[in-house]
Parts: sequence; structure tokens; C-alpha cells
Amino acid sequence: MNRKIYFAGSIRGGRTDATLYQRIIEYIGRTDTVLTEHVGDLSLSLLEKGRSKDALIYEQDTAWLRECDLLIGECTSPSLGVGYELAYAEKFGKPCHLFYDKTRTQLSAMLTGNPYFHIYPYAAEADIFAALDRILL
Ligand code: 6IA
Repeated sequence: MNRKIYFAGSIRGGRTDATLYQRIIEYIGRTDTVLTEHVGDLSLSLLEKGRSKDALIYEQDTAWLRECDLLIGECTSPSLGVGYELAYAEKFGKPCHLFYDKTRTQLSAMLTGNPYFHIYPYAAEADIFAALDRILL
């Protein structure tokens, strides 16, 4: 259908799940455009490159959040940036679909307690793709 999807996943919060982000981005990309493909880039450098570089990242990401049709977040690895993006997307009325591995973590009550968010606890990776099929119908 070629919607614009904002995929959110941890970067400086920790790259444990980066290969999973890559598989989700690839899956979404079969039908839609992922604005944030770099979140699944395994060679992304995590080193700080100064505040001016980070300011450009902030400006670009918030512009994409305002522009996107919906947000899909993988929230198993906690990330301050992802949490900020979720609140920002909510403020702009963007539908937010959040995934987390319930065998590895418990999600923040600030997300599970907010009925605005569509939350998908999963136990197997295949559950993510089945849910994405329903979200991206
Ligand atoms: O706090 P975190 O870094 O874990 O935040 C991750 C979220 O913030 C992701 O969903 C991204 O959308 C966004 N984000 C964080 N860093 C970047 C980035 N460059 N480029 C684009 N979006 C980002 C990171 C490279 C930098 C560490 C030099």
C-alpha cells in the first residue's frame, strides 16, 4: 500500500536486537516505505559525533515522525530515544504499534498503561510477522 512507516528501535540504548530490527524493516519494506532504515543498520556507529550532528538527527527524526502514517516500535531493549519518539508520535496522533518479547522484559507502565498504544507482547519472532500482516492489511 506504500504507507510511510516510522520504525523505532534502540540505538544508543543498546544494539542487542539490531538484527531483529533489520528483519522487521525488511518485512515492512515488502509492502511499505520504512523512513528509518538505518535503525537496522548493523554497521551504524554509536560514537557521539558532537551535538551538531545529533541536532541534525533530532530534526530529521522529528520531521519524519510528523510525516509518517504510522509508527512501529520494537521495545524489548529499553531506549530513551524510542520512549521520546512514542510520546512525540502520540502528540501528533500517529497510530503506534509496539512489540516486545515478553519472555525477556516487561514494558514500562507508561506504555502499557496508556490505552493510546497498540501493544503486542510476543514469545516467538513469528508472532511479530503475523501481527504485522494484520496491521499492514
Ligand atoms: O536513545 P536511542 O539512541 O536508543 O534512540 C533510538 C531512537 O532514536 C531510534 O528509534 C531512532 O529513530 C532515533 N535515533 C537515535 N540515534 C539515531 C541516529 N544516529 N540516526 C537516526 N535516528 C536515530 C545514531 C548515530 C549516532 C549514535 C552517532
